[in-house]
Amino acid sequence: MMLGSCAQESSSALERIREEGVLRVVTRNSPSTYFQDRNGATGFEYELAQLFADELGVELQIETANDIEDIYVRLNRPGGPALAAAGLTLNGARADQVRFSVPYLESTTQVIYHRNQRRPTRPEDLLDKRILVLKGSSHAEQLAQLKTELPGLTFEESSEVEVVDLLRMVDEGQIDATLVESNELAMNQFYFSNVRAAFDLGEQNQLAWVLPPGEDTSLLEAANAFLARARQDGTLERLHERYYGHVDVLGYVGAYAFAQHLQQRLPRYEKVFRETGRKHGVDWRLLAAIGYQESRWEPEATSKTGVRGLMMLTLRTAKAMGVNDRLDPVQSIRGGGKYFVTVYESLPASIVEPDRTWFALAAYNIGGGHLEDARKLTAAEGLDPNKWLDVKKILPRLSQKQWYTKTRHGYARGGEPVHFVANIRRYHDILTWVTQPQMEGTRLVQGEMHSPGINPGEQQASLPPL
Ligand code: BLG
Repeated sequence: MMLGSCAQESSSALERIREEGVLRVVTRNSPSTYFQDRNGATGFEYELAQLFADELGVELQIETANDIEDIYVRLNRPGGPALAAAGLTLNGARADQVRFSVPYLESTTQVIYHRNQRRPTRPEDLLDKRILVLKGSSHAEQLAQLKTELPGLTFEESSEVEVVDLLRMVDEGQIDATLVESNELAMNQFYFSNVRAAFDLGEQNQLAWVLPPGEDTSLLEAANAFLARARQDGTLERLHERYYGHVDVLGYVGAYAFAQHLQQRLPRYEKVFRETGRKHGVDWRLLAAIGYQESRWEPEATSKTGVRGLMMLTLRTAKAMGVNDRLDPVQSIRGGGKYFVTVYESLPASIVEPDRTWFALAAYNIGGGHLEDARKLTAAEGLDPNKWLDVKKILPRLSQKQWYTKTRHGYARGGEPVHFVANIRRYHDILTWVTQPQMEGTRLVQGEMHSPGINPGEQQASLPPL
């Protein structure tokens, strides 16, 4: 039976989405929301929206707005997107224009300044500062509100910039201060080493999806139910861990050192990392990240336990990998790469990507036997032994007598692989970002670092690119 136009009009927003088979979502193009990496579209907001579309059984269609104001304009336009998933904060001032879902992430607004300037500690310290924020953002509203109490406060809004631009402008001294959300700062801190958080402005914020105004609650209810379930079944926690779980591990000092070593040391070994990665079908940047974690890319490094070389091979591992001089960086990188692939392939098939890579890194550091012990303890606890998020909670027990005496392989420094994996993920993310073609011209990127990453055609099937 053909549906007449009357039937069309009386159907709910949710029914129409299902009939059309498309969920249209508007977002922002930024590292904390939606962007393209070597494997295609990615980002916290993108993935969450994709899961919702999957649940509805429809295709996700993403559109990007020019600025935040533009998101609200699009939502209010007839025939506009069904919702906005754009890292927007629940905002009373907009409540008459749009509807908000239940929140899915908490953040705080942070005032950002240049580390060579005197640190502002309260709103009064922002008088006489050049302040720029995103046009139409909750930050612009917060400042407008502040201005009613501090009439001398001045600030500008721009629709020509994104959060990364604001941070860069503070970093380069073009502006004195800006406001960004804590999750966005955490994600971008590394790239802007002069940038610091001065103080938190206001209470905690809640990020929510935004729907057009109207009486029809069908989509809002479906979205709220989806988000509530995502919170309950660990989906939100997993996404959070994936995108934000390893962003703070470097700290200011570590970030500065890494930026230096990226320029001064990595170029000496990049070629061998690339060759080794290609040979085994592993992203060379992951091998380089292991090397940095192990030795800061210093071929003569020695750990307290006597493990040596750029990739920190034990004597036993070196022997097994055919390495006769652990201090030779070329041999060390080749041996380390081969060992990583060996442990990766020996993991049980029940561990799938992306967790499989994190487990392989943990096994590289603590050994497959101890990792297996930790997985058994994890299962005994009613947690999932195939999820890194669960196993990393349990690993530190391997150094507590009440637990390790119950395991097959006994005592191990269980906390070490947890830091090991978190650090490597962070180094890998940064390496991925700085070796993107679009980073050309950025002062972090020099010489060989300009070249794009591994060509997907060079990857083998066994190890998916990260
Ligand atoms: C790893 C070995 C594993 C071995 C484990 O130790 O070394 N990995 C490599 O050689 C690449 O093969 O597993 S086992 O063969 O199943 O026993 C466990 O013995 C190396 C680790 C040890 C660690 N670094 C690579 O991650 C290390 O040196 N830790 C000491 C740190 S500190 O100096 O005390 O702070």
